[in-house]
Amino acid sequence: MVPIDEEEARLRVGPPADHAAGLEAVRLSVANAVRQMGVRKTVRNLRTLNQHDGFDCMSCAWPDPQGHRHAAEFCENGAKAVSWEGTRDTVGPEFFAAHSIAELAGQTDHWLEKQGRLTHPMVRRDGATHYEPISWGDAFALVGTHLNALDSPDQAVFYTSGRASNEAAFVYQLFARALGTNNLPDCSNMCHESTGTALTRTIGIGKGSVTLEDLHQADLIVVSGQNPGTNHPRMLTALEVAKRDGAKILAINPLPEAGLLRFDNPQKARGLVGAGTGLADRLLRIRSNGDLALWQAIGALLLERGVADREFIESSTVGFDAWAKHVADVDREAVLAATGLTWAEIEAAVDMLATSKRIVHCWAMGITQHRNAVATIKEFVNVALLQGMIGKPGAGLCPVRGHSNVQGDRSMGIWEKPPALFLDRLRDEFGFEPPREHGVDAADAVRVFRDGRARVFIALGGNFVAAMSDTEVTAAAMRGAELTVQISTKLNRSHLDAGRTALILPTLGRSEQDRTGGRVQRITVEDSMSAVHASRGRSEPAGPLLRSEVDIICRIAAATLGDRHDLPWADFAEDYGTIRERIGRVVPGCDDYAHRVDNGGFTMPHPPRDSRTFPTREGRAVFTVSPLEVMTVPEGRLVLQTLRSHDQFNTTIYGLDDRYRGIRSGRRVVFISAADLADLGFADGDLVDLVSEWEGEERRADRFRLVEYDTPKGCVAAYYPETNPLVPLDSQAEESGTPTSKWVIVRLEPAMSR
Ligand SMILES: Nc1nc2c(c(=O)[nH]1)N[C@H]1C(S)=C(S)[C@@H](COP(=O)(O)OP(=O)(O)OC[C@H]3O[C@@H](n4cnc5c(=O)[nH]c(N)nc54)[C@H](O)[C@@H]3O)O[C@H]1N2
Ligand SMILES: Nc1nc2c(c(=O)[nH]1)N[C@H]1C(S)=C(S)[C@@H](COP(=O)(O)OP(=O)(O)OC[C@H]3O[C@@H](n4cnc5c(=O)[nH]c(N)nc54)[C@H](O)[C@@H]3O)O[C@H]1N2
Ligand SMILES: [Mo]
Repeated sequence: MVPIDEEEARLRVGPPADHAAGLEAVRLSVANAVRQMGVRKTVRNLRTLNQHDGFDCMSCAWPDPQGHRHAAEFCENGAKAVSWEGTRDTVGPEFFAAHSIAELAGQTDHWLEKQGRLTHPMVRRDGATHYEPISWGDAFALVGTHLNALDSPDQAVFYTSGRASNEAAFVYQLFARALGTNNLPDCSNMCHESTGTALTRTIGIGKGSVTLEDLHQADLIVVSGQNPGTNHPRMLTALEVAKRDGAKILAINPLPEAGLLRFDNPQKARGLVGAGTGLADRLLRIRSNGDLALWQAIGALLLERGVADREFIESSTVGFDAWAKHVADVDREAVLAATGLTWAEIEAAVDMLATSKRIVHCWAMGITQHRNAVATIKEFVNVALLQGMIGKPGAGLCPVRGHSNVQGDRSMGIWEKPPALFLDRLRDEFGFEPPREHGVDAADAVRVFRDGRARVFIALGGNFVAAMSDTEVTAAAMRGAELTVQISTKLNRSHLDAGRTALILPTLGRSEQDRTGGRVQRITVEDSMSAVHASRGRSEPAGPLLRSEVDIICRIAAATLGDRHDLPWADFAEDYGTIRERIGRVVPGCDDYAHRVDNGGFTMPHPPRDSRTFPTREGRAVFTVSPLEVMTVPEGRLVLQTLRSHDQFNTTIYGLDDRYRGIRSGRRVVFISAADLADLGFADGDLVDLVSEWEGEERRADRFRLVEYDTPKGCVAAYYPETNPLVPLDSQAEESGTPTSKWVIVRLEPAMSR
C-alpha cells in the first residue's frame, strides 16, 4: 500500500492550465494505451472506437456524429478508458490467495483497480479471510439458493451502473420483476435523477431535447455546472463547430475550468500548431448553489425587457402568469448574496440570452447534486419556455449524461419507480404480473441493508460502496448483507466491503469480442441525445473464463426462477437478437427495435423535441414556481463540492494527476481561495483534516493539502471518492433523492501529525 504520507511527499502543485486538449493530450493518451495494451491491441481498439462498425466508447454518453467520422473519433479520456479495460494485467486466484481481504482493504482505489482485469469467478465464504475460486455453475446455484430463501423478493436489491448494455439492462430488470421486486436502484440516482424529476414534471419526459445537430446550429450555448474538458471532451468539438458558425458560449461555474476557456482540437492541424478556439465568451464565476437565484433573476430581467415567445407560451404552456409574478418579485439582494455575482454580470448574461434566437441549455453535476437541484433545473426550463427554446432547430434542453449507457438503462426499465405503462407492456409480453410498488433508490438501498431489512445485493457493474455517499455507513450496510454479488471487470472497494458471503463475477468489457452461444454478439446503447445504435468489441477477452453480462444475468435468473413464468433465459443468452425482439415489443418508442438497430440505429422519440407536444398531466409544458432559497454557510465554515480530476472515471482512478488544475502525483488536495486561507489563518500547502457538519453529526476525512486556487470565497473543492465519507446519507436533493455531493458544509482543522 502507498501510505498517505508517501503520497503527500510526492504531491506537486503547479499553475492550472488555461486550455484543454491539443497535441499533448493525444501524445499522452496513445503512449498510455501502448503501455497498458501493447501496440497491436492499441491500434485495433482505437481504430474501432466509436466507428460505425466498432464499439461505443465507455467513457461518457456524448453522441457520435451521424455521418462522417474522424479516423480518431475519441478523446484523451476515452483512450484512457479503453486502455484501462484493455490492460494485459490480470487478477486471478493466485492474487487472491496471496492477499487477504483485510490487506486489500488497506489499499487505495487507484491501486486496487490497477492490479488488472478480473479473470475468475471468486467467492468469499462466510467467515473466510480470503476470496477463493468457484465454478460458474456453483456461483449461479449459490445466488439462486440465497434468492429463493428470502422471505420476500423485496429483500433483494439489484443495482446497475450505467455502463451496462440495453440487452443486459433489459434482462436484468425482467429478472428482478419476475422475482417480484422493483428494487432497481442505479447510478442515475446519484447523478441526473434531479434532471429526470424536473423534466418529467415540466416537459413530460425525463430526457434532453436536443441532437448534436441542434448544438451545431445554436447561436447561444449555456454550459452550467459542467466540466466538459475533462468529463465530455468530445463536447468541445461540438462547441467549436457552433462557435465557428458564430455561436456564443455562456459558462456558469465557480471554477475557471480549462476546457471552458480554450480548446485546441487535436483532430485538426489548427489545434496541433497553435492557438485553438477560445470557448466561453463569458464565464460567470458563480458561488456554489447560486444557480436557482441566478435563473430567477434572469427570468425577471428577460420579462422586464419584454423578451417572450408569446405565441408558444399561449399555445403550448400552462402556469406562465404565476411564474412571471413570482420572478418579478425576486429579491435582488438575495440574488447577489446567493450568486456572488454583480448585477452588471447578470445583466450581461441576460444580454446574451435576449439577443439569441436559438439557445441550448446544457448542465451536469454542478447543478444536479444540490439540495434544490430539481428547482434549479425547473428554472432552466422556465426560461427556455419563456423564450420558446424547445422543439425547434438549434434550441433545447441538454442535460449531459455521465455513464455511456445510463440513459439507455433507464429506457430499458432500470428504475425503482417504473411507469405503469412499462409494467403493463411487460405483463402483456411475458404473461406475469410485475410488482407495482416502488422499489428502493440508491440511498434507500443503503438504509434497507443498514436496518437489516434486505439480505441480498446484486450489482451489475459499478462500485456502489465508493460511489455512494457516506462511505462508512454504506460500507457497514454492505458488510451486513447476507450475500453480495458483483458483476465486475476490475477489483474495487465494493468487493472488499462486501456481504458475509461475497461473489465476484468477472465479465467482458465493451471493447472485447462477445462470443456467447458460439456466435459473435452485438449489444446496443443509447447516448445522451437519445440515439440508439449497436456496439461490437473486437479484442480478445482478458481471460477464457469471462462471461458476458447478459449471459451471467440469464444464468442467475435460470438458477433462481427455474421455469417459473416460463421465461426463455437460455434463448436470450444464445442470441441477443431475441432480447431485442422483446425490447421492441415492451419499451415505448422502440418499435421494430431489432430491425432498426441492424440498419444503423435510430433516435428515440421525444415528443417535445419532435412536435412540441408535452406528455405532462396538463398536456402542455409547465411553468413552475420554486421559492428562492439562499443556502447559507455557518460562520467559519466552507461549502465543499466533490468533483472529478482529469485522471479518473468516477471511482476508477487512472492516475494521480489533474493536469488542467496543475496537480501532479496526488489527490488529497482541497482547492481554496486566498481570501478563505487568510480568514481562517491557514496557508497554501498546509495539511488539514476535513470535518463535515450535518444536523449535529460530524464526519471526517483526514490529511488533505490546501491548494490556493481561483475559487469563490467560501467555496472549496476536493476530489471524489476520497471525500465521500463527508457526504451525509440523509443529505439528499429534494424530490429526486440525489446525494448533495456539491454541497457539503465543512470546517478545516490542522492535521494532527502522525
Ligand atoms: N473522464 C471522465 N469522464 C467522465 C466521468 C469521469 O469521472 N471522468 N464521469 C462521467 C459521469 S458518470 C458523469 S455524471 C459526468 C460528470 O461530469 P461533470 O458534471 O462535468 O463532473 P464534475 O467533476 O462533478 O464537475 C462538476 C462541475 O460543476 C461545477 N460546479 C460545482 N458546483 C456548482 C454550482 O453550484 N453551480 C455551478 N454552476 N457549477 C458548479 C464544478 O466546478 C465542476 O466544473 O462525466 C462523465 N464523464
Ligand atoms: N462525492 C461524489 N460522489 C459521487 C459523484 C460525485 O460527483 N461526487 N458522482 C456520482 C455519479 S454522477 C455517478 S454516475 C456514480 C458512479 O457510480 P458507479 O457507476 O457505481 O461507479 P464507477 O466508478 O463508474 O464503477 C467502476 C467499476 O465498474 C466496473 N466496470 C467497469 N466496466 C464495466 C463493464 O463493462 N461491466 C461491468 N459489469 N462492470 C464494469 C469496474 O469493476 C469498476 O471498478 O458516482 C456518484 N458518486
Ligand atoms: Mo454520473
